[in-house]
Amino acid sequence: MPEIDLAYLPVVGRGEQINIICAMHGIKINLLMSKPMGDDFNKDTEAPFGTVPWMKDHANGLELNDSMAIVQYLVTKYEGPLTPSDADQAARVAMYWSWCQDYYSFVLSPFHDIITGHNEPFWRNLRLTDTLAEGGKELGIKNLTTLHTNRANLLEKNLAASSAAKPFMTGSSCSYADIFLYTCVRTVQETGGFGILRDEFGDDPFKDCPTIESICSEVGSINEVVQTVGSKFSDCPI
Ligand SMILES: N[C@@H](CCC(=O)N[C@@H](CS)C(=O)NCC(=O)O)C(=O)O
Repeated sequence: MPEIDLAYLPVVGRGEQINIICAMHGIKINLLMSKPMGDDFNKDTEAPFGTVPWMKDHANGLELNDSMAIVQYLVTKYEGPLTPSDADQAARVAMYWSWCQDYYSFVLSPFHDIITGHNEPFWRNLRLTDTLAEGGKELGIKNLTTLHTNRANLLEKNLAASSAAKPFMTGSSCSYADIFLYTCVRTVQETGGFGILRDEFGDDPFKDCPTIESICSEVGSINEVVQTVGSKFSDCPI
């Protein structure tokens, strides 16, 4: 059985989709918890770009330090249900994954700084933490809520108009992009930390996005997804 070391944090974040993808492709994970939330791995000294996820394949020693590179490598090297069928499909899946990545980077990640109470300008390696720079927490939440709505509505409109988006984003087969969409949406809908975004809507920030919700329900009914996720959305803060 293929086996990788995977360094991440004890949150849903950008790690859970890799756990799910490995479960669906029969890849064993040796999970390392990184600083500052664990002691198995130090992202600041052991990961080339200072971030997680980071992985090492036991088969050939290949090390990768980016979630999209990791996922594309795994589904290509170890073929399974999430391996794209051809170049066109691969490109469409990569595009939808990148929607999720941008949503994560520009909406969810700045929310993390508010949720965890970090507003020191450079507390992360990768970006300037400036959500609270002008106007404090209240304005930060208001601006990020607008950004969430704009981005979610654009994806919803695109998927609703696409004849291919049934029951998954690119057609009849689940892709690794569907898995990332699912982890992002359920993080917002269910984790404790994102209560601050749910409060802005009185309930569900994706309530006006029926196509997105229907795709997430399909993903959530896949056996390996159910088994891998367990109660993480209610247990993890973000
Ligand atoms: N492009 C990278 C972004 C990685 C990233 O920002 N990871 C976050 C955790 S989800 C991190 O390590 N933040 C800590 C830091 O920037 O110091 C990827 O998708 O792998």
